[in-house]
Amino acid sequence: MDGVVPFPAPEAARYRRLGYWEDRPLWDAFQECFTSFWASPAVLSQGEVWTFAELAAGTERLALNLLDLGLGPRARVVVQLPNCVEFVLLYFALQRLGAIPLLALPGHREYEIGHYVRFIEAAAYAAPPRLGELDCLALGAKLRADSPDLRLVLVQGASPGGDGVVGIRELLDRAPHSAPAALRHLEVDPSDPCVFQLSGGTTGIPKVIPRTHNDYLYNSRLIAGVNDIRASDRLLVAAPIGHNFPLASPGIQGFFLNGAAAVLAPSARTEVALPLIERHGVTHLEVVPAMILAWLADGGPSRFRLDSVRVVNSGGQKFQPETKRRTEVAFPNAKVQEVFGMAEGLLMITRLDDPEEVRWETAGRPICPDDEVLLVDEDGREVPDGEIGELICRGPYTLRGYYRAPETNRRSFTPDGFYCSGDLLRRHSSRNYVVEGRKKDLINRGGEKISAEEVEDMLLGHPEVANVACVPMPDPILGERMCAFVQPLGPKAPSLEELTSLLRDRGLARFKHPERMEVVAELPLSPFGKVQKSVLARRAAELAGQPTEATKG
Ligand code: OOB
Repeated sequence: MDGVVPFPAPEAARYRRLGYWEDRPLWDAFQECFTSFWASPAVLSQGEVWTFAELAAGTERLALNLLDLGLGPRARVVVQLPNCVEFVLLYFALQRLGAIPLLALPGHREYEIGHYVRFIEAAAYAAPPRLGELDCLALGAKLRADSPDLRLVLVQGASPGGDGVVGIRELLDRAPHSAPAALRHLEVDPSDPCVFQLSGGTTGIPKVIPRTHNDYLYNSRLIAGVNDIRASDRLLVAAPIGHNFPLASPGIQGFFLNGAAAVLAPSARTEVALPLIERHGVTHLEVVPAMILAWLADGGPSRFRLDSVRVVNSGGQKFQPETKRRTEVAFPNAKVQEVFGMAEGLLMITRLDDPEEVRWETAGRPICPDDEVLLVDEDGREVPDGEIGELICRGPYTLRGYYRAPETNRRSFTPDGFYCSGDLLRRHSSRNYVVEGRKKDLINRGGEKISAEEVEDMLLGHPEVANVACVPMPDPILGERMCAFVQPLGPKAPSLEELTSLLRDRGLARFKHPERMEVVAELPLSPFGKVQKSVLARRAAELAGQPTEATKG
């Protein structure tokens, strides 16, 4: 497909021969699993229980109605739904059609959504009526007016009325014109993307990651295999459901493939998520460390029964050994497994039967014997064992290039196809890996990645800003928050509020707004004239927790 870098033919042949790739659309595998587990619960959400049979019927009805509305193989849809059953139905209905959802986060705003709609030439945008202060219906109308390809706005719940706007619940009830046989005639190439994920992004707006039917099914099957999933199990989905971790690693895909159910939490807040664990006897969690830290800080574990939980998968950000230990005290029957994952592909994980030292100290090891993982120095040479190097990787479910991004691809991939992650790791004596830092220019705010460059570029648009550098500042719960060092153009420096209101006006997601600002006469520069972010990051670490100039009074 145009804009997608294919896996080279010899590797593709090998992945097929080894049975990693099943050469069938993702939907085909889920249809099989919906049929096998027919009467069992699949999704529990907001008081509703959907069995696999009901998911199968709902998905078919929705797919036929979307076909009537003109969506089919390779149609692109920007999906910005919160954790709700409509997400699950729409995701699988789009799979059934061979259409390609781009999974945006509920925290994204007009800037990001507008960009993605145009970039992938989306035919539809799916969202709830509102997300916080964002009026998604108004945004949908604006996007339809501005983007020639965008025909349809799909809304969570009932139809609110309006041109080109239709409620997903209404499409579940509406009798379709197309006969079910129409779906069988659609041709879906398993080498095509089944989904567009978003990268953590280090340069500008996050890049689009094409995950193919072949690689994404394999991804979920394989990691589900090391998660001790039984058909009676229940996964709590508290992080945004479209993210690769709760969607596919193993996420709802991995749980469904094993006949197990997903409990959808509308929010990760203690008072929302922990009662769901108690009420539904949740057995598995997939969390970012910030969620666990917030639950512990709120004293949640002493107020709710959490003994049904057997596995706590933590990923997205480094999880400190001491917090892993506290988590196992709070969840008395659970083991913590750390997942080092990325929307680009590679998944590393500690195993439930690993010795405690390995589970505490490391981020695990790859899940596939054909995951090629190297740690390299600045010149691309492998570092001696035990030393820190940049993780580069290649394998049956790791992308070969971002979508429509030839320039980024030249920088982010080696000529022989290794993805350069920008993460700095060390190999542990147990052959597992320890995360030591990163060289990429991003802030990891509670697992949500912020490209410093994307925010700096926007802040440079402020008339009083001569130069700006955004760096991570340590935070006890979120791990990191963003601090902006600003060099003003004249005698008057802008305030943090002025900067964030500029970002809000431009429609940038709120989680990407800097939370502290420091005014400096000059940014520290290297002999080459490059801003020395490491110097600023050290300064931000010293400042963390101290009042800012503005609040010192
Ligand atoms: C997951 O995916 P992304 O794409 O949001 O972020 C990937 C990046 C990695 O390159 C690394 O910098 C960081 O997130 N990361 C971790 C980590 N897991 C991810 N850093 C330290 N320790 C960890 N355990 O975050 C993701 C995707 C699938 C499963 C789990 C996480």
